[in-house]
Amino acid sequence: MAFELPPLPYAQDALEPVMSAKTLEFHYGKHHKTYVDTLNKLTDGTPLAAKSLIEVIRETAKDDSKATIFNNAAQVWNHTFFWNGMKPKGGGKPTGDIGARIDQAFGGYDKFATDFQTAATTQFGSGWAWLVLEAGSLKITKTPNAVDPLVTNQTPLLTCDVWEHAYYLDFQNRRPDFVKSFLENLVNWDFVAQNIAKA
Ligand code: MN3
Repeated sequence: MAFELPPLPYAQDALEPVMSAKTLEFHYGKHHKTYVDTLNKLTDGTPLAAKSLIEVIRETAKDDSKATIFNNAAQVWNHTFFWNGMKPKGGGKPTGDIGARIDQAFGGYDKFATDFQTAATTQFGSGWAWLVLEAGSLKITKTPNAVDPLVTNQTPLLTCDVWEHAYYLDFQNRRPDFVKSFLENLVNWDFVAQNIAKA
């Protein structure tokens, strides 16, 4: 099939206790896989099947008749990006160039963390919180459902999935605690630095 489920960049239990193996079993093995399978079904035999995932996202984003394809394609991309933005024993205040960029953009890591948590917890219903690069500046943003910054001329650097399926098994209704633990224990700042370098 045209679109594939990329392997997780770590073992399914590697992010415990913040993100349990059970959560990844369902979130990666069921939710993410279903987005891939559905995207393949929807694009099979159409010109979209020959395009890259990002091309599919950008081509379908503003076409209401292709909303289902957009939603599944964007969710495939968003989840792969989310997995890569985490690592075991990650998180906390970054050092080096990325640490300096965070200080410069937000006036310190603590303000960055507060702003990111606010974006993540005020996204009503399902969606995503993001750190992005826009016109050379770091910004925090949030998007509903499957929408991602690829369609708004921003370069995504990091994301946190705030759909309930991302945290309900481990944190139940406590989304603020999930986001706080994501920032303190899981963020892969090397991935953020790589995304800035590629931008
Ligand atoms: Mn999800």
